[in-house]
Amino acid sequence: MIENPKRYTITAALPYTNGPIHIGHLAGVYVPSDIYARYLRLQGKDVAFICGSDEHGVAISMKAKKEGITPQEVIDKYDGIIRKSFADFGISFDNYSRTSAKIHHETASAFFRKLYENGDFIEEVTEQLFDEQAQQFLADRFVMGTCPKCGNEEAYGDQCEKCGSTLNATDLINPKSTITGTTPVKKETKHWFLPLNRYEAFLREWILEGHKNDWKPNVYGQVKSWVDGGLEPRAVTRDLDWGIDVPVEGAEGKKLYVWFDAPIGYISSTKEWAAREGKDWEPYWKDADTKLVHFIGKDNIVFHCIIFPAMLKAEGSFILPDNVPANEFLNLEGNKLSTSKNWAVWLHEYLIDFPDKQDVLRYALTANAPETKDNDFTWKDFQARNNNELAAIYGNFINRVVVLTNKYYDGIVPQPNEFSEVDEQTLAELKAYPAVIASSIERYRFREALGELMNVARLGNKYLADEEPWKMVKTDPERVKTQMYVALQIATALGILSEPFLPFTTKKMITILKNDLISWEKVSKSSELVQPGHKIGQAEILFAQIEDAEIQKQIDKLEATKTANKMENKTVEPQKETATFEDFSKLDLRVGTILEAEKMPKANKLLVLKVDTGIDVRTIVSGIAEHFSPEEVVGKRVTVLVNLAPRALRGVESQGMILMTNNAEGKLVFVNPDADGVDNGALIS
Ligand code: B3M
Ligand code: ZN
Repeated sequence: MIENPKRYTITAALPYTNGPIHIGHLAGVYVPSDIYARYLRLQGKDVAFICGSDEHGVAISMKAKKEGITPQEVIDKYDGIIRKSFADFGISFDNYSRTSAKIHHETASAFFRKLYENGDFIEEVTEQLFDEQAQQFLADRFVMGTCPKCGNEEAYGDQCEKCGSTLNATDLINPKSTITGTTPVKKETKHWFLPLNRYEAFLREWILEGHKNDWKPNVYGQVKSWVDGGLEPRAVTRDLDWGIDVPVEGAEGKKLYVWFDAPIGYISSTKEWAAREGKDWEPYWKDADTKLVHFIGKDNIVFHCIIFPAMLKAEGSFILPDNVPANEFLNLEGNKLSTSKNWAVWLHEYLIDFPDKQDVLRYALTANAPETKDNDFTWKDFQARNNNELAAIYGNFINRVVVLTNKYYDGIVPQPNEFSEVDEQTLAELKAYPAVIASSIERYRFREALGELMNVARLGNKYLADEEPWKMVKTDPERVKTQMYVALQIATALGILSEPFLPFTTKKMITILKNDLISWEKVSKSSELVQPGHKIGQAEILFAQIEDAEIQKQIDKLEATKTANKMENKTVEPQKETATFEDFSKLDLRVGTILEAEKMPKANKLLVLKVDTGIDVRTIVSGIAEHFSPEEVVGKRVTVLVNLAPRALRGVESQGMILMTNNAEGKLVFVNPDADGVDNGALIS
């Protein structure tokens, strides 16, 4: 771990431009990296916070095919949407580039050429999967199959998202083309491979020995198991028509593997930023005094901890990441977030329903961040975080301080009198918070850091609740001046320390407190953050209550998605073979009514029914007990096949069959004749 670096290069995973951004992206990568970058800037550090759109790879081609537009149209559309979402949520990138940019194509090509010229690749003709119907080689997301490591049936050709393994398409068991659904054949083609096995010793020394104690256990553990499992050469070129051309002879029509070019995107984005700012990009990537940190989700660990470092090492002039604080996954209401299943809270949609509540989402996602294990986002938790924490603790404290200061002193910070022991203690405690919060942030524990920030608000609330200036104002107005002075110091500190986490709130507090709120260092060093005589502004609601109805609307929206997905996946049974009219007329179907029902003893599935068929009242045994209680079915009008040959079930003779079907949710339902005014026994024909 680098101590006291001269500068920081902070990267956030480049999102694929095959869809908009959802809360999982925000929680896993962009909010933590933004907190980190904002915190460092408040410390006066030299920071390059870098990101951009990942616009190559099969994900883009597939989206284009699905929407019937060109890959260029796909990336232009989503690059725009994604950029706007980031800006709307205050993600403070110093530069957001695109891998379709000229500077990136040049940088990635030059990188490949250098490795090629160094002799760092193996050039080999191998058999790869080929879709004969689409007349196309299959790699990456163009092929799915069973993961040889964990048995997941939906592993991609380059990676299993379930166990995180990187795969070669030819490793998949039972591969299927995602373009045509057919089983691919094997066909020879030439590719360039990065021999990862050559980097084993380097990786062992650098990560397994060098970062045993400062990398997160989930990241370290994954790296260890891959290295221990043996590393193999990995193809870094593809037979595709979308991507960066492989810049060497004999590679016509081939493209760079997206995971070869995408991480180089961090470098090209830094170059673009430096050129614009009149800076030199190289120290940010080549000076050993630079701390490079990659923020990513757990499915990207192998690429950032093994493949990209091996590339950087091979190139020779670059630094390596100091840390890769990868997060686990965020789920939504108990299910995996999924772009294709539309199981997500999309940022652009969130802002339509909750304009001005960017900080509430930033807060809820950080408080519940999947730092050490997968976590679940629920709308109820979101509401509780806002109402019980942000509004009840933070907002309430600031509101009381501002309202009372205006009421007692016309908004002017009073001159304190002598401090009591409690005052001294409270101010001393306040001074300790910057270091406490900083220590959590520097260890990438953002939820812990946020918890400490809220403790500042709690400190303020407790101080006011114990001191009760509103009571004392009548008996000892001089004491109240000191109390309000202390409370105003806490409020100011809270505003400053909030900026990395809740930048929109800090902005509001700047107008409320009429203070620039930028001196993080002062919170720990100075005893006076706001001076007597300074006039603050009026109170403003920082966090409005979120009502049940607003939450219900979101839950209903997800329910509608579930239903829509079910309808889409609904498979209709193929038609049975032809029945003649004679065949059909043999069946005697009648309208009936269930009169009685009871459970068949010792049989979970069976109900014994007494049914009025109009012809008689007879016993029918029906396998519906797991779906209906006896009480539920009594009185139901039903369709009965009355001339089915009787048969004994558990010793009870069943004299017919009640017709049932499944609804869209897979639940059993009665085929219920619209039988108002129709008598039992009416013939169905
Ligand atoms: N686009 C993968 C992803 O969104 C990818 C990250 C690239 S970072 C260099 O999961
Ligand atoms: Zn797997």
